[in-house]
Amino acid sequence: AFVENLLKHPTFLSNEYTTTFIDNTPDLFDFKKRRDRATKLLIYIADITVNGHPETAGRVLPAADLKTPKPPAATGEVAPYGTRNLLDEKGPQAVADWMAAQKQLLLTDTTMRDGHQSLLATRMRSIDMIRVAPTYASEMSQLFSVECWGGATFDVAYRFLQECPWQRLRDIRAAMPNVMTQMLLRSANGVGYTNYPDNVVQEFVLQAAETGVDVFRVFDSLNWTENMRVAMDAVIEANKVCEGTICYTGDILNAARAKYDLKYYVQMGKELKAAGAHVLGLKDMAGLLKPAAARVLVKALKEEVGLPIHFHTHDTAGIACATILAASEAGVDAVDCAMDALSGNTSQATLGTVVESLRHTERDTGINMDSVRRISDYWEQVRAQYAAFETGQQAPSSEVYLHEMPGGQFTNLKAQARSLGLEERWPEVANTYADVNQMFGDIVKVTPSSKVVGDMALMMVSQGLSRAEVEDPETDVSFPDSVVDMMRGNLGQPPGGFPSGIVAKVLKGDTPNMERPGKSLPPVDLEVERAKLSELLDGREIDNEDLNGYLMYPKVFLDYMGRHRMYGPVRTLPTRTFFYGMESREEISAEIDPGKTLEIRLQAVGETLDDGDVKVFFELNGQPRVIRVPNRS
Ligand code: BTN
Ligand code: 3PY
Ligand code: ZN
Repeated sequence: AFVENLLKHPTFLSNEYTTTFIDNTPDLFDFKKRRDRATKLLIYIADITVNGHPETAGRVLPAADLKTPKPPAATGEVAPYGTRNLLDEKGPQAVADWMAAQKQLLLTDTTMRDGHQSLLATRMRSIDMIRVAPTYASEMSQLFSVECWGGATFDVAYRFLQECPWQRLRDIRAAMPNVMTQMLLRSANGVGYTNYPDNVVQEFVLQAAETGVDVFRVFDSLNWTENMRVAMDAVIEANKVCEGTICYTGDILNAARAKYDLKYYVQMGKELKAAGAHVLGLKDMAGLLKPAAARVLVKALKEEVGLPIHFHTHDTAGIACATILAASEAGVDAVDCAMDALSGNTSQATLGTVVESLRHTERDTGINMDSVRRISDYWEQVRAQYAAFETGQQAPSSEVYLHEMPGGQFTNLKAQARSLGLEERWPEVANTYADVNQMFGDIVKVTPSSKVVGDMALMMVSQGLSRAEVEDPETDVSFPDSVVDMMRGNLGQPPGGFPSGIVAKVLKGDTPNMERPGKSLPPVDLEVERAKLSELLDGREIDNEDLNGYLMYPKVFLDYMGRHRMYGPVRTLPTRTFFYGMESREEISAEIDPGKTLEIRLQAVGETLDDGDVKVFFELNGQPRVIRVPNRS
């Protein structure tokens, strides 16, 4: 039992294991003892208070006098009729028809997904979203949708926030029953970084629909429609809104970038319509679409494809509002914005600004600005708690037209470059990223293909390799695994395929798979996996949410479960407590079940004892409790 406990121990699983770990970790010997959830939370708080949280170590601290954000009181009806009601009553085609018939510009609020993914490294916790969801239900019922799931949020929730992404979705759904929720789905890549077997993708979509996703924005990182069908069919089958999505790259007005011209996008739009999309998504993940081009593109897609169009862009270069207004004039049906406090720069356009810009025009959104301001004030308080994760971009950047990095990657890659000691050489990284794109045949760059280009660019800059050297058959190059994987065809094929020279060099003569990867990936036996997972978790019953989490991210999920067993429902702690622990004499509450709230007060932290432990003195619902944790700091 000892070895079994050791193998499953969260610290062991997360590779933080050191030789002193076993000595310092008496719970390895607790074969039977089951701690209650309150005790687990006290252990967590004590540990973070004494040792700090690994994720915020050495980072900027939030302001000392920061209070727990208070959501604005909802003023009107609890949940006026919204798009979710329409979807439930009449189905996805009725939603699409309604969308196309509207005069007003419809808005999606991305704050809970792309907003914090692009500005705060995806670190926003569920509690900060769930607490404001009732205000959305009451005051934002005119929204087309609230994007709150998918993309990078799925694995970050398990991996870094120690919380279950499914529960987040379920709780938001319950608190906001009238507005459609929206997720970003990477087609065959699910919410991961590589193609999964077809039935894993199908099961995932089914469960997401069941737990609470209404609109699925389905895209492929190489714009390969062929590789989107399995995911799209699953959405259609679940009777949810299928937003088949074009990823925009290049510049349709630039004759020198003819690969991605107007004809290309119209053709792809037609393919997505034929594949059954209810809505056509236009996803400008890097913010490259300029106002003049938006006018041309939206008009052509509207006329030649005939689906309602939902436009997504990023404000990286500072022009997203202008592009949205141009798209609006050309007849786009819905656009994505983020609430003011989490908008701008690598995030989406500013929601309040778009609302005000269209006021008293025929495309007036009908959204109440007082509500926008009050909700944005809340988000501003929320954002202040995540100072440790601010990426530090101070200004818009037209450099994006050179490298074409997606909003979520730009600041991320900068941080990666910094950690490799390449901060001063950023302009070189940006140029190399553009070179790699050309070397790979000018591809769409969006998760996961963008990560492959980024890996290659960082490798080249750190090793001082030029494009010519990489392409030279005489120069020996050791390619990153992600590059090898992509050249093997494991993410599918870009339009026209990858250039044969680079494929030959990367694969050293091996033949790539030119077919859809899912065609040759054997289906996963779900019940065998369920049994395996149950065994890994001491016979625990495995529901479909956990099974799907495990199938997407086996190791990340197991690590999460291990920590969950040790620390309990840490998702219920205030964000400041989760990342920084507590101050002496501070009091917090944590609602661990509906109506069951723990009142926790930290009395004092003792001196470190001879055995290296620290006693931490709490009051739990008025009763004194002492917790011992090892001082590892
Ligand atoms: C994570 O997701 O990696 C953080 C979860 C908590 C990790 C715990 S916090 C207390 C203890 N100290 C560490 O350094 N790791 C664990
Ligand atoms: C994601 O896939 O997470 C993205 O945001 C792509 O733009
Ligand atoms: Zn985006």
